[in-house]
Amino acid sequence: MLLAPGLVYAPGFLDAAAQRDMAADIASVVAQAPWFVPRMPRTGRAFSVRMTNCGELGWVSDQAGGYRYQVAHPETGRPWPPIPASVLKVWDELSGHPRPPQACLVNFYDGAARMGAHQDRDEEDFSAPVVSISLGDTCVFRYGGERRRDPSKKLELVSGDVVVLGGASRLIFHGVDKVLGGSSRLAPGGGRINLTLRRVGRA
Ligand SMILES: O=C(O)CCC(=O)C(=O)O
Ligand SMILES: [Mn+2]
Repeated sequence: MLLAPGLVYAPGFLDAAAQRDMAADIASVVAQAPWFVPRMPRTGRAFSVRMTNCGELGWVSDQAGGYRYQVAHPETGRPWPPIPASVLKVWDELSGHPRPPQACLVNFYDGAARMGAHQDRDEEDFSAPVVSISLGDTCVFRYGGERRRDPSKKLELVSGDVVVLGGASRLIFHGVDKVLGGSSRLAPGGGRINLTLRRVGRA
C-alpha cells in the first residue's frame, strides 16, 4: 500500500510464525550485542529506547561523539553480529535495492518509550530506502514531510508490519508517539522491537 510517493506500508507482511522466528533471531543478536542506552549529542540526555545493532555497521549516539555509524558495540567493543537471514529476506523482498543492507538498528520500546520526530540522514547515500520492521507491541507511528513543519499523519503499526521509506519519502520526518504496552506477547516480558535496515555508504 502506497501512503505517499516512496512510502510503502506492508501491513501483516510477516505472519505469526515468521514473527516468532525473527524475534528468536533478534534474541540471539541481543545475547551477543547487549542493549545499550543511547544518549543525545551535546546534552547527554538518555533516549527512552534501548538499542543494539547487527550488520557491518551499527548506529550509535552519545554525548561526546554524536550520531554515527561504527563497526563495534560501544560497550563490549566487539563487532556487531551478522544480520539474520530472516531479516535480510524482508529487505530482499521489499527494498527494491540490489545490494544488501549494511546496518540493522534494533530499537526496544517499553510501554513508556517513544521516539521524537526526526529524519534518517546519517547515511552518505539516500538512494537506498530505509526498511522498518515492527515486532511485539503496537505503536502509534507518525510521519510527515521533508520539513519538520509539514503536516503529519498517524499510523498504528502492529507486529509483522513493515514500512519502507524510499524515493521521495526517504527523508521524511517520522517518529513514534507512543507504544500500546501489553498489546502483544511476542517479546518476552512485552514491549516493542523495531528493526531499521539501511545502506550507509556510497560504495
Ligand atoms: O521504531 C520505529 O518505528 C522507528 C524507528 C526509527 O525511526 C529509527 O530508529 O530511526
Ligand atoms: Mn528513523
